[in-house]
Amino acid sequence: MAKRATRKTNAPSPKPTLAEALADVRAHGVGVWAGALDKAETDDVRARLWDVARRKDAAGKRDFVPADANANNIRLLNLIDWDPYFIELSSRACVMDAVRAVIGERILLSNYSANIMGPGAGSMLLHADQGYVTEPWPPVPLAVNVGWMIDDFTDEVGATRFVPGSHHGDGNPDSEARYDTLAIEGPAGAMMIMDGRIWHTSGINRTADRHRAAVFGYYVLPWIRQQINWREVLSPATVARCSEDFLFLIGYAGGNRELFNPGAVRARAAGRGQGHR
Ligand SMILES: O=C(O)CCC(=O)C(=O)O
Repeated sequence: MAKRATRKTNAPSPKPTLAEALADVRAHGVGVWAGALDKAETDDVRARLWDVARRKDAAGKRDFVPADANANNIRLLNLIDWDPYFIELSSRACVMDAVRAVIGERILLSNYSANIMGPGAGSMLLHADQGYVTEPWPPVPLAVNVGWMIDDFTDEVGATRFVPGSHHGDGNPDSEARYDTLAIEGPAGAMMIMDGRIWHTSGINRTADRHRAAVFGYYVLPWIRQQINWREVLSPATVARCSEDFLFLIGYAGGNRELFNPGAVRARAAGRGQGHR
């Protein structure tokens, strides 16, 4: 597997439009769209995250991610079931535009979670979100992460960090090596888009009293196994709220999409056999 040397560049600055942020994703593997959520909605999402955190704690269901450095992160897995507001946010038109621009039309939502980094939270393991894919990776992203910065993302508070140029590689970081990383900074309410190949990690929250919350939607090509088995985790009440389109997005409905292989459909329409009956 080819390992890439770190290139010296700056992290892309937050951009006023999604189109400009997507241009940064193509060039740098990451892009930030400032102002994607207005202040009222950003504040509302933050309140929802803390409410979910309280309810999970009360239910004795605090989540833990082994790749985290310590227990100062509050992870909120399966957000969609804990607050159906996230059904809409995870499938909002601007999110789908971002996802399609990076990985194309055929998409599954693989995971939807939040990471609230508390004071003293350390940097998690450096990784690429498509790290489970057999190497060498093809020269296109197979996954994309669309995050929401719910608090201001600064270096000091533990903004997500990335290894410049790593999205041009064809595999994972070497766990023994050290790489230079840059903070992906942006204001609360920004959308952060990451190519699935980019090597990244959470930063270190060096503040005494500030939290850094982010929501992460992880989208993959439809032949990749999702991180969450939605059929297993979603309650009937949540499923009842989901549109048919959303159920397709999470792979809950629709069966085996490969049956709808366009080549096979065209061959059938043209009257050609499939080699079996
Ligand atoms: O919270 C962050 O800054 C990054 C989180 C992340 O990369 C992950 O959960 O896989």
